[in-house]
Order: sequence, then C-alpha cells, then structure tokens
Amino acid sequence: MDYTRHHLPPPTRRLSTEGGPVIDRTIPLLPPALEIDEHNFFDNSDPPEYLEDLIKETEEFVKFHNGRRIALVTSGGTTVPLENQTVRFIDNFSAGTRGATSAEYFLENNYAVIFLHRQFSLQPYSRHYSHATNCFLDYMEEQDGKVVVGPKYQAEMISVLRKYQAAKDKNLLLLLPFTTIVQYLHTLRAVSEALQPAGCRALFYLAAAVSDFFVPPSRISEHKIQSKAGGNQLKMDLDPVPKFLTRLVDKWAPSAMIISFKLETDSTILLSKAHQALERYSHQLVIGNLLQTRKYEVVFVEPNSPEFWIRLSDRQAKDQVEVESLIIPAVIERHNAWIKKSDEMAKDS
Ligand code: PAZ
Repeated sequence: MDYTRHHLPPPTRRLSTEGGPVIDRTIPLLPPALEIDEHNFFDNSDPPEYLEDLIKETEEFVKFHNGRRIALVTSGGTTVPLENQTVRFIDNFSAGTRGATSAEYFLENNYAVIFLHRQFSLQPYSRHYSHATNCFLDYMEEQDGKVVVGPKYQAEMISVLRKYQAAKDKNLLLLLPFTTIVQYLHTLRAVSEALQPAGCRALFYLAAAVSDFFVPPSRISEHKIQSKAGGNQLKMDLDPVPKFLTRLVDKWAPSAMIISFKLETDSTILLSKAHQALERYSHQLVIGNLLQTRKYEVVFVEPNSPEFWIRLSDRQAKDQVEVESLIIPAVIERHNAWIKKSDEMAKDS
C-alpha cells in the first residue's frame, strides 16, 4: 500500500466577503457539550416521528450481528431549516461520497454497516449509477424490445450487483436516513445507545458534514419568512450547535472506537484543528481532509503517534483508485488494536 508522508499544498484563498473572512476558523473550537447542554438540546427539540422505528431496527440489527464488528458510518450533510414549515434551509456541499464509498470497503472486510445518511445522498453500491454524471440510463441499451446493460459495462456492473446482493442477503447493511441537524443528532444519540451491546466491536466513522450553526426551535419562524419582513434584507442569528462528540465518547458509546473527520479549506490550520479536536474529545482518531484534495489525501491524527498521511500516488489517481480503499484498511488495523486492548482490559478486571 502506498502510504506517503506529504506536505500540505500551499494555503488556498480564504472564503471571504468584502469585509473579511465569513467565519474566523482560527478561533479555538467551541467547548464540548456538558450534560446540561444535552438536556437543553434534546428536551427542547422534537425527535423525528419515525425515531422509535429506527431504534427498533437498530436493536434487531445489533442482535442479529452479535459478535460481529459493526461500523456506524455517518454520511452527507445536515440541513438547517429556516422555517418550521420548511420552505428554505441552509445546506452544505457534501454528497456523501466518503461515507458511501467507505461503507462498501467496511462491508468487503466483513463488517456489518449502519449507514446513517442524508436522505437522497449517495448510498453504497447504488452510488456507482445514481450520480448525475454517472446516469444509470447511460449504461442501458435496447435489444429486441428489452432493456439490457451495454456490453462494455457488464463486468463492472455484475461485480457491483453481486456485492450489493451479498450485503442484502446477509442483512449486512442497515440504511437510516436524516435530513435536518436536529433529526441527525436525535438519531445519532439513539442509535449509539442501541449499539452499546456491540461494545468495542462497534466503530464510529463520523464522515457526515454536520452543521455548526442552527436556528434553535425557540426562535424558528413557524411559517415561510416573508420577503419584505426585514425591509429587503434577511438577517438571522444562528446559535452554535452543541459539540456532542464528548457526550458520544463518554456516555453514548463508551466502549466503541470513535473516529471523527475534520474538514478545512485552509491548509495552514488543518493539522492544528485536528489536534485540537483530538485533545478536546479524547477519542481515538481524527481524519483530517481539505475540501479541495479530499478525494486524494487525508491525514490521520491520533494520540501518541506522528501524523500519518494517506495519499494516492499519481498512478493511483490516474487509475481512479478510491482513497477510501486505502483509508479503510488503515482504520481496521487500528480497530483491531482497539479490540485487543479492550479485551485484555476486560480480562484483567
Ligand atoms: O461527502 P463528501 O465525500 O463530498 O465529503 C466528505 C467530507 C469532506 C464531508 C468528510 O470527509 C468530512 O470531512 N466530514 C466531516 C466534516 C466536518 O465536520 O469537519
């Protein structure tokens, strides 16, 4: 495998308005959420109506895979509704490529996968044919009044189809949707708790692009905001979304291995932000990536180890090797060590 140490590309243009950066990313991270913040957030926001069903499905899935490793992969972006009866919302760029692709490599490595994803974002296997630039109709042709897959796509499609069917037949993939930040957080907490029986065999791979700011339920407008309401300007105050990673690590999933992602656009702050997150939340691994190069390279930041870059070689990039095919084996290596350590500690106690 081609793991190479790599220097970051030169700093990129900062996102800015005329007055300066939109968000000052150099200020320290928000403090971790406390128990009181958890109560405030969850008691004052409605869980999704379907949450009980998702919890039941997750509990059954966890029971079914007793003893097997389970990866909870979060994927895609959360939305921030501006109105309760939502016409407008704030969204982000994430298509769910990282999450959907990683889920496939976990499945190939005998993990069961809970795929907590933004509804209608990319999904494992179907992602190969669902994107606008990869429209499934382009793979089809008509032969004697029947629709068939074109000869040049047969080999690739049969390989994807077999993997998809194997995952389905063995009940290895559980798809759980979210759309808004509130739905995501309610579901993440409930699913994490339902995953507790898997102990150290559970792996959290938090690749979703989660909103940093939201309109709290106490201030959200019930109906569509009228265009003239603010005198031709829309001014809104957004609150920070509490940083629940610390609650996840300490309370919701205390035995699991937890991996978070850190995305930046400014290469000069990526490493310091990833280190800050690791120190703040005391979990096992932060995977740093830059918006511009996320499909080619990532950096692992973990306790007591030097930074570890995973980067596609020029050849691999040309051959369209997926960087996740290098990330997941490296993650599994660390999960092996986590399980070994946890099992030894359990034996000693
Ligand atoms: O979904 P995608 O493949 O387009 O992007 C993946 C990603 C950049 C959202 C992910 O790798 C990531 O960094 N997620 C965490 C983002 C953050 O909250 O910092």
